Amino acid sequence: MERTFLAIKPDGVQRGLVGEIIRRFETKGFTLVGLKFLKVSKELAEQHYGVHRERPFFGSLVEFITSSPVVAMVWEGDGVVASARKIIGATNPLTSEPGTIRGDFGINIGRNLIHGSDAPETAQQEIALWFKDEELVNWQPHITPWLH
Ligand code: 3AN
Repeated sequence: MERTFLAIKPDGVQRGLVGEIIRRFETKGFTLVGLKFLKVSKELAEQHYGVHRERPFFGSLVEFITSSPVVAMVWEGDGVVASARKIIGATNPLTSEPGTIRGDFGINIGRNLIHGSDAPETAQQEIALWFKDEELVNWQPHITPWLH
């Protein structure tokens, strides 16, 4: 079963949007298999955003994600990587569609509330970076037969 890594960024936590954001993935029908609340270290932030190392905003990205706690999550379900990206919306909240998390709650590209893995391979790398195997729960909710 496909899994994705999602992180509610410091702005999402500070604005009290944790419940609202989690609700959207829960009610869609995906399954939560990992969840933790943490202050991100500089080392973890630099590894997570490694692909952006050469971008001009790399420093501010690392500074921002380490500035205040985040909610790190792993969600499971058919097609969850691409579907979560749709639920999240485009990178720039000013152009993301209403109905998406960024479209409904964001106005600034540097404060776009949530991270979601961009492909199944990236998801596997990010899950391994953020979670130990024993922190992930293998389970199936009883509602599954009513969803499929
Ligand atoms: P996404 O989070 O939609 O996958 P990426 O992977 O292109 O977007 O960028 C990673 C993060 O870097 C974004 N979530 C955003 O916070 C930040 N970012 C991207 N582009 C810019 C930019 N032009 N200026 C400032 N921050 C940016």
